[in-house]
Amino acid sequence: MAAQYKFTFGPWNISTGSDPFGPPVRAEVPFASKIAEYKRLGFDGVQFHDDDVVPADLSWAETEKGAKAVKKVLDDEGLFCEFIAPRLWEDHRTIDGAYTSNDPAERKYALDRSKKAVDIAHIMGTKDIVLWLAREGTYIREAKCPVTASQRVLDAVNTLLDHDKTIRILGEMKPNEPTDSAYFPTVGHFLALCYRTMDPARTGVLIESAHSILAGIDPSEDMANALWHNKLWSVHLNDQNGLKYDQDKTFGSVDLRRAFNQVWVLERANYQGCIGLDIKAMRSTKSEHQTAHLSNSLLLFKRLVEVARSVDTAKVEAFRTSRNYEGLELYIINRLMGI
Ligand code: XUL
Ligand code: MN
Repeated sequence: MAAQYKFTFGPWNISTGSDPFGPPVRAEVPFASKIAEYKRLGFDGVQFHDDDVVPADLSWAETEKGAKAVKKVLDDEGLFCEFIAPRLWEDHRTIDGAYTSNDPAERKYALDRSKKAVDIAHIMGTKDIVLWLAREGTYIREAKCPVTASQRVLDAVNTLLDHDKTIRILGEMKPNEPTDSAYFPTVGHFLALCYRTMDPARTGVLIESAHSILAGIDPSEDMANALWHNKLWSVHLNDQNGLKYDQDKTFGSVDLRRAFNQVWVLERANYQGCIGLDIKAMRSTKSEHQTAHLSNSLLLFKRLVEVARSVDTAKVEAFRTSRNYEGLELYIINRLMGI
């Protein structure tokens, strides 16, 4: 079952539980122990920020040595690296944005660091670079010129595409948090940017369920549209309880029907990318249960695949032909309830 899917998550998904209002509640798990968990939990690959591989701002010689060592750890575990994402939101030089900072020296730092992330990706054996544009936005409209900012994001993507002609750039869009107002807030905004880059064939998207929900869009709608563009290259499946902070809850834990819609769309469009998760354990989680949100999400995804595959397509066609969508709705919900 579901043999064609490859499952991934990032090491930050095993976390200490600290939040803006309180300190860690679980001990930090050493990197090597996290990596050792992947296969046991049923995962095939690892998503990385650049500084999950090696600390940022080391010399290139030290970076290369460190990245090669991490690649060997992955090889020894039989894991692959899905992507590298430059973490452009923690450094003091990215306080006012990275590619869209008003300060040219800070924009240069962001570009140099991103190019280095591409070089790290090369060592890690992946061609995919994920850009979550965390601080490319503002808290007040007048702080930056939003039109100039759009151009700066395009220029940054082109710089990376030019830096290495083999990589792909995947935009991971989110409308808010940490900024109040993000540039390129939705998947659709980034898809439009893809076609203005120097190489549209190497630009696409990673869609996170919670980010689409925060933008008021059903994630399956975003996914279906990106699939039509042939630009859905990865996903961050999770769930979200309304328009709050980005919750990154267990996939399917809030709205099972909404989760099923995503699986249905991916299944029926023969999606070829990885099934990535981006999920946080509840802060109240004890250390002995600190990977349950990952294994539970995987289990729920696989069960929903089973449900999607159990749907009788002839019945669906008959409901469509007779325009009996109430009947189709009950049929799908009954499948979800095992009836
Ligand atoms: C933030 C988010 C990030 C990216 C990786 O909301 O989803 O974790 O997935 O940089
Ligand atoms: Mn994410």
